[in-house]
Order: sequence, then structure tokens, then C-alpha cells
Amino acid sequence: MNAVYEKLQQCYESMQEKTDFKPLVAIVLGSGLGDYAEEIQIETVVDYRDLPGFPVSTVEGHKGRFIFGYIEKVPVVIMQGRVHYYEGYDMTDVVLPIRLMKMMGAKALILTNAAGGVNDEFDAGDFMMITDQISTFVPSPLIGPNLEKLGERFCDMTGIYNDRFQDVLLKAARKLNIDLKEGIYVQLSGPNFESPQEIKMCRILGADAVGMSTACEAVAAKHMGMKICGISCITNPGAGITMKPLSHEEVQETADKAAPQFKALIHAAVTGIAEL
Ligand code: R1P
Repeated sequence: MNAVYEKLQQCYESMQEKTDFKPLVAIVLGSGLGDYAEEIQIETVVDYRDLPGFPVSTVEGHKGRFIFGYIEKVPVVIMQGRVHYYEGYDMTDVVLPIRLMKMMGAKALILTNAAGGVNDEFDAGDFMMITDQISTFVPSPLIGPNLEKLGERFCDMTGIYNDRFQDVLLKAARKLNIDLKEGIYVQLSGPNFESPQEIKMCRILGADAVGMSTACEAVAAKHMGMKICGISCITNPGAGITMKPLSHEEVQETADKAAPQFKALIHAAVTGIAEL
């Protein structure tokens, strides 16, 4: 058996020994957004480190555990923290959690992140619905022998972010009086923040927000046929827009402040998606 698939299968079996919970919606919480997971009706919690071979989060603000439970009767699995490529993991490990959640039954995926604003009309604390992405600055998680059980070799990347899910988000935002921005997310490898010139480059490429996660996860999820939506919390204007130095503390603080609106938006997104 292929080593990547074998590891996935092992993690799946180990998870099955801990819980047979079947989530419908999977949610990944980005930097500083993790507290939301503790506010749902929790059924089971599984620490990443209790799954042999599973990649463990090393970044501040990423607790590193799965929370299984219900958001208004909708069965969900929440990743309270993710792993990033810059932490030194192989790309296939970075997306292993996404693949595992799909194997457990999740059909829909809500990806969230903290991101820098490339579009200079965005303010810190704004939310951006991801309409498309640029993932080519990091290796594709699909490199290597194709995992036929998961998806096809040459996977289509049109409509990564599902149209109907986007409608749900827009409708929810209107109802909640949230000025939801829309735009393109670009993933760079990190861990260094972008230089002012790199922010300019991202703008030339058509990006509106920049981060170090999410796009690779969306590629793996699309490969498996998951329906995806994505929300970036713009935690700071990108380098060079203001001359203020960037810091992970600021990223976490801004995400923290945006938490109440974020919570309401995710809540509405989950219930709206479940009704489709
Ligand atoms: C930088 O502050 C960190 O925040 C973002 C960046 O990708 C980077 O890891 O984290 P998430 O994308 O996990 O939200």
C-alpha cells in the first residue's frame, strides 16, 4: 500500500477506536479563531497527539485537537488548530487531517484563517469570503502517486469554493449585518511574513489576502470531492501598506476581537449549508 494512504488509514482506524461520530460539516479554525470550538455542544475531543503518526500543531493559537459535536443539531468536526507547511511537515501530512475528516463522513468543509490584507481597501478585523485561490507558491499536496481511492490524478480546480456555499455565506452576512468582503486568497510558504514587494506581487497576481495555510487544504479537499467554503479574517494590512512591522501577536489579537462576529457567521454558515 502507498505510504501516504497507509498512514491515513492508520489514523482513521485509531480515530475509530476513539469515536464513531459521523460529522456532516468539517471546520478548520485559523490562528486566533480557535476558541469558537469550545462553544458548541461538545460530544468528544480527540487530541492530535493521541493519533499515532498524526501531525501535531506547533504554532501559538493552534491547540491541536479535534472537537466533535453539534451546532444546532448539525454534526460537525472542528479542527481547533491546524498544521502548516512551514512547521516542517510534508505536504501530505499537512492535508492528512482534511482527508481524515472526509473519511469520517464530512461532505462539506469550512476553511478559516487569519490573513494579511493585500487589497488596500480591507481593514484589520474585516472578513473576506474566499472566491478563488492561488496555491502555486507551495507544493501541491497531490504530488506523488495518486491516491485513487481519494480522487483522480488530474483534478479539476474550477469552482473550488462552492457557489451555493458562497450564497449561504453572503445571505448569513447580510442577516448579521456583517460587511463580508470577497476576494482571492494566496498562500505563500511562510513562516516569515511577506515583504512589501511580495505584497505588491500578490496584488499584481490578483490576490486580496495572503496567508500560509488554507489553499493546500482546499486542493486536497477538492481532490476528494468535498464542497468547500473559506473565510479569511483580515488581521492586518499587508506589509508596506502601513509601515508597521507585522507580528503573530497582532494577528491573534485582531482575530480575538473579531471572534463574536466570526462565531455568528460560522454558526449561520453551518446551519445554512446543512439545509442545502
Ligand atoms: C501568522 O500569524 C500565522 O497566522 C496564519 C498564517 O497562515 C500563519 O500561520 O495562520 P492560519 O492560516 O492558520 O490562520
